[in-house]
Amino acid sequence: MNPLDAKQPSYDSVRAVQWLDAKLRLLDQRVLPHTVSYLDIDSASDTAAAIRDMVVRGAPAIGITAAYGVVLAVRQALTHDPQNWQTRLQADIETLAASRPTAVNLFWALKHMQSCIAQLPAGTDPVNALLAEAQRLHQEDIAANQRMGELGAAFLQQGGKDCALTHCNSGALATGGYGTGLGVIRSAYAKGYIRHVFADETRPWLQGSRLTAWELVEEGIPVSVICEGAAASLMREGRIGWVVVGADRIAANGDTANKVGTYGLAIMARHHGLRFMVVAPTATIDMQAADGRAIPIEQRDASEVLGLGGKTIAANGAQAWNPSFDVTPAELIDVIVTERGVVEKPTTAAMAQLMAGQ
Ligand code: RUB
Repeated sequence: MNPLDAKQPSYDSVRAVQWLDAKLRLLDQRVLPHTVSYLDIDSASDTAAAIRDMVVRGAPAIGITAAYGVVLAVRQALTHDPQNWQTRLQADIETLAASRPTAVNLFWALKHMQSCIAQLPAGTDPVNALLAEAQRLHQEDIAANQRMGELGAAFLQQGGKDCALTHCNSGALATGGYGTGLGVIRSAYAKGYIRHVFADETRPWLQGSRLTAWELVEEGIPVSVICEGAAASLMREGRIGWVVVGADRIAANGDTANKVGTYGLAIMARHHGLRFMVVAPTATIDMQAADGRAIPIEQRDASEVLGLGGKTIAANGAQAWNPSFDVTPAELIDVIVTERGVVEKPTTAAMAQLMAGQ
């Protein structure tokens, strides 16, 4: 893959999750952008720790990582107890499920892999069969992102403005590759519909300034990082047509949990007459959650807010409130883009119709 091929730029050079030499290889997102290093993982417990500690993050990437984690768990269980491997496996699946609570893709992937295990034909090598399934999910995610890129870019073409604003990182780093929200931005840039991207820096983890900006610079797509506090003024300048974000879980009525700060952007976008797009594969839609109130919101350690880069910044003795996500009500969302199609002005009925169509 040569992303910077002068004749045909693919804008698609980044892969955060790989299966290499019978191990799971993760690009360590805690130290990007100034250090590019990889972790090789060969156990389910180390996979769960990598998700919990944000070596890998972003809803679809967490799901794909968990699917590979199940492959590692099966291999370990077969080595230690070939007769009762399925019983031993259960504990590892529970450890993976406990790694992070909000992104539903994690639970979707674990359920999917468990149902594959239940249906393994007699005489099949479980490790090979499950690895093939994890790799299929991974490839399907990339294909879904490319499809969403096409569908979403068409809306940006109609936006009439040549800049878009995004929050957090919904790019190749957050997915199997290409990205959800950032996939739409990649696609729109490749087609000439936008010329510039603004990225919220995204406190406290700085996914915007560290990860989104890194991905876009890698691809040669012009990006300006803004403090979240500058977003309203930027909108008032009139250069932005669309706010484009990913999602960690979408409820049955279209309410969307995404990185904390997304809700505020949606309110500001509505106030300034901009449009607001959520881009996510159907694996991110949780039809069991009737609305956003049913989505569990991860609370992370206060130290993430009180410090930066391992150094305390806030006054000693201050406390912090650190919800990692917030819920944007469906009525503030203009369009949800999925690999199965788009839902404009999402409602429970429209979401059900999308999910019923195959
Ligand atoms: C990730 C985050 C991303 C979403 C949506 O949070 O909120 O914006 O995952 O993007 P974290 P995508 O960094 O805490 O995991 O749909 O591509 O995951």
